[in-house]
Amino acid sequence: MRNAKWRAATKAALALTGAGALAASMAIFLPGTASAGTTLGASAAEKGRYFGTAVAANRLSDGAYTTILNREFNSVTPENEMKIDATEPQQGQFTFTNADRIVNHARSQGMSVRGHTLAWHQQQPGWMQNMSGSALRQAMLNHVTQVATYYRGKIAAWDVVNEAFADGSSGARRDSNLQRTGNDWIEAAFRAARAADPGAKLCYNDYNTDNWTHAKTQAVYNMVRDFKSRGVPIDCVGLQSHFNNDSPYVSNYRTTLSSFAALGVDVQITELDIQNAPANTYRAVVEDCLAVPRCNGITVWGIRDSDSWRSEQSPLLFTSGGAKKAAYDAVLAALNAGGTTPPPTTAPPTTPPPTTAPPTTPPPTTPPPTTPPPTGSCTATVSVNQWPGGFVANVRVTAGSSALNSWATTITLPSGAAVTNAWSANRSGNSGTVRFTNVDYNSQVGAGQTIEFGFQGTGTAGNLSATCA
Ligand code: 9MR
Repeated sequence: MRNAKWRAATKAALALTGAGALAASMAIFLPGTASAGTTLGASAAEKGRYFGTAVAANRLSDGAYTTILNREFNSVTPENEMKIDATEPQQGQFTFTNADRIVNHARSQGMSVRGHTLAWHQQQPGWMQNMSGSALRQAMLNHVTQVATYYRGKIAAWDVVNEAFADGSSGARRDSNLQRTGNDWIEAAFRAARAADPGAKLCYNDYNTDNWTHAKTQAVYNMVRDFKSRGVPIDCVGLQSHFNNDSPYVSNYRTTLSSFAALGVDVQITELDIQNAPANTYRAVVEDCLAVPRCNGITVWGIRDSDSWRSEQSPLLFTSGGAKKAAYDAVLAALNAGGTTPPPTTAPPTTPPPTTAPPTTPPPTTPPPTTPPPTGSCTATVSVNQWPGGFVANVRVTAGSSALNSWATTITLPSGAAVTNAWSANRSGNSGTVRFTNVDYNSQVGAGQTIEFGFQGTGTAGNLSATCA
């Protein structure tokens, strides 16, 4: 009785509040002892956590599916409906119909939503696959901004960037068209997401990052540590946790969870499934999460085995007929037994979108000494993609009748507008007159040839013009 009432109250609170308030509303109810939840969501909530599942829009008309969904889960992740190919099938034309079906269903049930995913090398629409360089960077940032803006206030956590690191022992970034726009593409995406939806937690999400000793895990850890040290707005790390015989659960998983958490980010298990669904392994995963205060939620990647992307491995908690498996009982028991370390009442993201550009790059009093003066004349044009509160600008610099060995342009922003990041150019200043100079790889511009760079900003840019200095 108490549980049912509590769950109703929590669901109502979830429906009414944003992501930041979600944790706070849960914290009021946190017991430090064993509990007796009868569903995954209610039991996890008693421990200050959520229990979610991936949802496919086309299954919402399946009554058996939605019965389990509504009964057991208090968080959902659209399995494919928020991916880039689904939301921006033609450049600049956004479709949210299927994603909205899931979001609306979740909201009507008081479930929170994980957004998946804003920037990824896979499931790019054809137009994006064919892009590169600053045009792709601009398109990616615009995509992040438009989608996160559309869903502002409705998403508890976004997988801003998905699967950007290479498999194997290199510890390197994965090669992709996005990576080739410059190593800063990930942080640029996070900044754009923060500006678009300051209330959503922003996660980096990846697979095979469960084993603490793996190079890929260490590489993601180092990136998150670097982001935290430089003030890049990141709030959480998603461990997909697709476990199978080739990539098994290992006992150092808890070390991985706690090590990421120690960096000052939440940790979320985002796509859990385990080959053949061994009850002991499912139990261990839940116990590991409950042992780490900042592991604040678990999502399984589908409801019934027949819903799984790996259905032949029967990796989920419900049979194809909708019956609870032994793994289900183990998960529920672990949720009810554990959780002596409830998560802290997580405040909303601590880094609000800058109203002015980040303070780390004050305008130098003199231009950077490293860039020699341009060797020939140039002209420059600016195109601006404006949305409420922010913009992306693309700048084309064209050499005159002589080739350039270097170039510089200045752009004067109206009052209230500020640059937050730039790509394919060095930048001096962030408001008023901002100066952009070549980077190494675009210093040489042949006579009559054009290079492009871009920048993102807050405020209203209006019509910008660029002057070659
Ligand atoms: O489960 C998703 C499946 O339906 C899609 O066909 C596939 C396409 O890439 O993506 C699956 O979900 C993936 C998720 O988006 C990212 N991590 C790996 C998941 C399983 O492939």
